[in-house]
Amino acid sequence: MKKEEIIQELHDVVLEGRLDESAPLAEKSIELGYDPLDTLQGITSALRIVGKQFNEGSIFLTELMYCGETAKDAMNVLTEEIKRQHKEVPYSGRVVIGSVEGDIHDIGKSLVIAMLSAESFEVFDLGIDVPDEVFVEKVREIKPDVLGMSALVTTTMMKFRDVIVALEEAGLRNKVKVIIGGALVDMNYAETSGADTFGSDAIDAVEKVKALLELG
Ligand code: B1M
Repeated sequence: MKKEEIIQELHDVVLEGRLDESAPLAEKSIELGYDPLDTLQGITSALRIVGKQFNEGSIFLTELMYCGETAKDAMNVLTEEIKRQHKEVPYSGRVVIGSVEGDIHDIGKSLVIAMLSAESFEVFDLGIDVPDEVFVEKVREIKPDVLGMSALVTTTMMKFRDVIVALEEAGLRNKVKVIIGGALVDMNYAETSGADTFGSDAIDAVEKVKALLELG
């Protein structure tokens, strides 16, 4: 299969939630030597449509979950390959990242982690639905250069501020840079939350983290 065909096929597989086909297709793209960052496009393009369909009410939660899981299966294969291709370079910095309490979206976060790893950051993924105190505990324990938080739902986005206040109360806020992100997050939201910056997508997230650490 040509690269374009695999990307299109992966797009269709995610869009239709064909769960058992996505990981093998991602593996095939790697066997054929295609850049995982290119193959990823098939997933993100499909999820944009899924989001629109869910928003319009033309698909419902079960389909949304199926598409999400289908995307994640392929995403896991591709992000492992991205990490494998870049692991020999010394670390550029240490990042702790998680989806805030109450939020279980992590496809975008996985992409951000993949891109940070690809740029040789040492990334500690705290997973989803992460309580405020766990973020604080891990900043104290791991001493990262950057703390990253992801939230995609209007209600959970309010948690960014809670975590930052908890960091201030623990005397840790000035020891770590904070970047936030999620489909509805912008610089204005970052400022009101007390974060240092935000990422509009995975590529932007890496650029912003490098800028925060003056890595050029
Ligand atoms: Co949900 N969901 N979802 N969902 N879901 C959204 C977010 C929604 C916008 C859909 C819609 O209505 N249009 C909507 C939120 C509306 C709102 O609050 N404004 C929504 C809803 C309502 C819900 C539920 C409440 C549905 C329900 O139960 N009634 C529920 C909530 C669950 C919870 O979190 N408590 C829910 C559940 C789910 C699933 C779990 C089924 C599934 C997620 C599967 C998974 O992640 N493992 C899911 C999905 C797939 C979506 C959509 C369709 C796609 C999200 C996605 O993965 N996009 C989404 C629609 C949409 O966003 N338009 C939707 C692809 C991904 C690559 O983009 O996540 O934006 P994104 O990440 C980008 C950037 O945001 C940025 O870079 C990423 C990569 O480019 N970024 C960062 C993200 N995090 C960052 C962190 C950074 C920097 C940049 O620094 C740390």
